[in-house]
Amino acid sequence: MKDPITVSITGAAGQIGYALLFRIASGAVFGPDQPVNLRLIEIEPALPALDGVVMELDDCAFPTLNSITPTADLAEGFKDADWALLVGSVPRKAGMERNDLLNINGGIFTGQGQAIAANAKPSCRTLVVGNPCNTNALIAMSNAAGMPSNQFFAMTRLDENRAKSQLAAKAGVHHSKVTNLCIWGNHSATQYPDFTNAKIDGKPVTEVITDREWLEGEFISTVQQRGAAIIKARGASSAASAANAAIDTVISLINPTPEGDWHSVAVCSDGSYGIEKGIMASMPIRTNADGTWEVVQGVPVDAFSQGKIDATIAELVGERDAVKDLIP
Ligand code: NAX
Repeated sequence: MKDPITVSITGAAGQIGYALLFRIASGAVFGPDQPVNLRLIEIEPALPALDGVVMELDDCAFPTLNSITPTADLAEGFKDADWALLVGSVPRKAGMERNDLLNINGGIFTGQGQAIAANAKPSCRTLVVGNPCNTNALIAMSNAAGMPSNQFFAMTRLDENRAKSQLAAKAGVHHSKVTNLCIWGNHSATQYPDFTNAKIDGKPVTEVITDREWLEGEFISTVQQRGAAIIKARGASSAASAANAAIDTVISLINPTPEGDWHSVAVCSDGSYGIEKGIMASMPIRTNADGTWEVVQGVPVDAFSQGKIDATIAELVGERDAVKDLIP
């Protein structure tokens, strides 16, 4: 067995947490020979519920689970973290404007960014799932003094997986045949699932699915509205698929990307594709054999795609401006 790694998870007593913790503890993410310390962070009122989750983790007797630390204290929660998965946030309630939401969550992610910088390992990587995840990640990153910006990510993998599943269903193939699917921009209803560069069994999607009207219309809106459709059907927001996407993101960031493919995750823009520098935008990413990642360059952006990318980036710039007081 290797030395344990430490994974800190906020919102650990929530519904995504419930679908996430057991898979991490079981070795499904970091491998069957990699022990894991779980540091589970919750707000005080949720600590009793978190105790129940801890009891269940104990009762699984996972060989790879080395220790569990439930806490409401950020310093204790992020101590020596190798990974910080920021899942907890305050959901949008009726009557709440998007800017209110940004500011309430901004307060949370300011403190968490500072606590990560002060307590986690310098190499700690942070993935933000809690919405609005791109801008929450921007706030955490901006307040984590001394931590490199390339160690902060926001999750758009659920959108990628949803898009792949829609394309596969339309083409009548298994979803594993769909590659090179990039989500551009924000994890919101403006996100752009880029079908123009996606492939099915190595062929351009546009050659396999010739119904361009469906691709430009129903396909995009189905992916954009999938979260709302799940809430309507289930009476609760997506949880297992969101946890699965967080796991896919971590796995994709710690393992080399298959040759010629890419995966979607929001990273701090370096200006690639004309995307404003410094905002957290989803784009095509490759993970290298040495564990570093890079933005895939040279992905063609046609006029249709450019219009969609411009719209989602404009939204992110607006979000950034709305929280500028929280960005030192
Ligand atoms: P739940 O409401 O079930 O759980 C959230 C948990 O976070 C609660 O237990 C709460 O006590 C805790 N929490 C709140 N503030 C906290 C803080 N300051 N520190 C630590 N814990 C805190 O929500 P759940 O369904 O688990 O969703 C969690 C977040 O994921 C939400 O913001 C949700 O919008 C977001 N999602 C993001 C997705 C993505 O693709 N990026 C998709 C799924 C999901 O909607």
